[in-house]
Amino acid sequence: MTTELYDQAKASAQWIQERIPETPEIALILGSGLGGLCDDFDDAVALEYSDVPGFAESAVEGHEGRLVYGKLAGKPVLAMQGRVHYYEGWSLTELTFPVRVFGLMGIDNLLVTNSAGGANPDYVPGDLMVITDHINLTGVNPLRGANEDRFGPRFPDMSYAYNPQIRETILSAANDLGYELKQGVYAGMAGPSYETPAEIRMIHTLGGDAVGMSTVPEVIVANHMGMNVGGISCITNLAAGLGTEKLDHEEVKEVAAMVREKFSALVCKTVEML
Ligand code: 6GU
Repeated sequence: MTTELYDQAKASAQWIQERIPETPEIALILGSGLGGLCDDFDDAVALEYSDVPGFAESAVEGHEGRLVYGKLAGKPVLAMQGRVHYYEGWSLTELTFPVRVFGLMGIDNLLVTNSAGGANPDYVPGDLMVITDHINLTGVNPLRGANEDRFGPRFPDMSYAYNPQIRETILSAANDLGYELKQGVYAGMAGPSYETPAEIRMIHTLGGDAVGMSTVPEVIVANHMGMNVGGISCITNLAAGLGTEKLDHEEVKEVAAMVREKFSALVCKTVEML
């Protein structure tokens, strides 16, 4: 079973490598409404998830599904324009498969992005937050089951799940651009219902600043493979109980579209400085 996964990831990595001119230095996972960054790529090669061996395809509206290679700030990068989510019913093995592939391609750096709700009362919609750490509140772990030693150890260290140097680079990039960045902890939920006000109070009490339904499984798998991870959350809304409005996915998409320029500039500058 795990041998099979390894072979499948290897085959997928080879399939991608045959279609792009060089090994990317950085893999990017672009969350809901944040995929527009790929418009800035030079020498772009787009691969539909439906064509890439082993890649799952999202059915959620507003989530794109392409792997885009290109040069960003002169550096070769490989971006996931859209990702699939646990709440869609995918297994964590399916969901994290692309990260396995990136690791086997020899990509050492992974920059993950997402849209998230603000659980910290100081946050406002449109804020960008560099992820300092996460809390896995999904109740599941992608590494459950027999360990494949060729991917990584049985009990991977998570002390530096979000690489401190990459975090510093993101902060420097923001500083160069004159952006203020929040720094905080991402609480990962299984979804798809948003949290109740009581759950948001719990999350903030536990140390969570932003809350979302992605990222945690991918980051665990990337750490398993020894990759360096950086993370940026786009705060699209206040979480339940912190504002007066009801939460809806349209609002999340709208705010993500609004901060798109700022977000794109930050990711581009970060890639340049990495
Ligand atoms: Cl408030 N919660 C979760 N789980 N995900 C979100 C969100 C909230 N806002 C955007 N994404």
